Amino acid sequence: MRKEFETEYIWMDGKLVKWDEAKVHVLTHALHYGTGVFEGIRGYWNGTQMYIFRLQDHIKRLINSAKVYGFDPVYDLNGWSRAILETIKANNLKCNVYIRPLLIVGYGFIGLSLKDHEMQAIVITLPFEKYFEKPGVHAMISTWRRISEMSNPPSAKVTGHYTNSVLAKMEALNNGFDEAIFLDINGRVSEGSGENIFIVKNGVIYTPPPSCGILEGITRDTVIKIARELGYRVVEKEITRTELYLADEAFFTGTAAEVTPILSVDRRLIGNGEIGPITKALKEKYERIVKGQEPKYMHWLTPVY
Ligand code: PY5
Repeated sequence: MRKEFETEYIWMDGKLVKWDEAKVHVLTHALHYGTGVFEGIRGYWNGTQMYIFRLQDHIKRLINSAKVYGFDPVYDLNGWSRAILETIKANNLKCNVYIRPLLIVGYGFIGLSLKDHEMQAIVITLPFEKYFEKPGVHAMISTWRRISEMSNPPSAKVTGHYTNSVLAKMEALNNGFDEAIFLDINGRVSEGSGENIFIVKNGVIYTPPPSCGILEGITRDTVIKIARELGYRVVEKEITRTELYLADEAFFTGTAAEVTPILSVDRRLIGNGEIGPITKALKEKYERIVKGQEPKYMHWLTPVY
């Protein structure tokens, strides 16, 4: 039976293939060793047009992630962008979508070496609405630490890095929470399993710097820019667990999560346990921008049709 998220085509290695034919061999290097890089991008449908949010920035990050691991990105910025537009159009998607470009080390002999392995370039597009079912989430500090620059470069969006995220996410869900928050190897607040984190204290917005093991989120960058535009002070600094507990507001940012309020951490309410005013203002602004309702930010949007 077809699942409701299935679309007609997936783009693989330069051509559109039928959903059911989008397959790889079991000796694909990436299946064994987590050697792939990917992106998560959103397209927003406003009733007449679809806008892809910060497409070029996502593709640049994909190519940079590949560079860190020495993978051939196969296509350049334009090539990947064209593939994405082509896939959405082929599927005739007229709804909010999630776009997943995936670049993997493909079929080859069993060892670790990347030599003699072809790269495979894939684009999946899916109808997509909310990542979290609820308007605000309850989080726990994970007992797992966020990967560090000393072992896996956290700012490269690599498939294998997500084993770390899966451990934390499942620990949180199994303990009755919605999401996990990682501390970095030095015990500072890092990020969620698939989101960046911000706190608000006395009207100032804080978020951990790249040195705390974060993926440098495009939504994080967006929120920093719009917060400054709205006149708030935004400071990148190390955040302790105590500072997080005692924050007035806290929220996650991510392509999938968008701007999601954190209502409690380890069963301690953040503020009064409701969405705070600054989080609300940023969330509303973000939602207007991605839908193309803010003329000033149209340069972040790529129209599909
Ligand atoms: N940190 C991690 C570990 C992430 O996986 C993501 C994105 C972010 C931060 C936020 O980055 P950005 O704002 O650029 O999206 N996570 C993926 C996403 O599409 C989903 C992973 C399941 O939001």
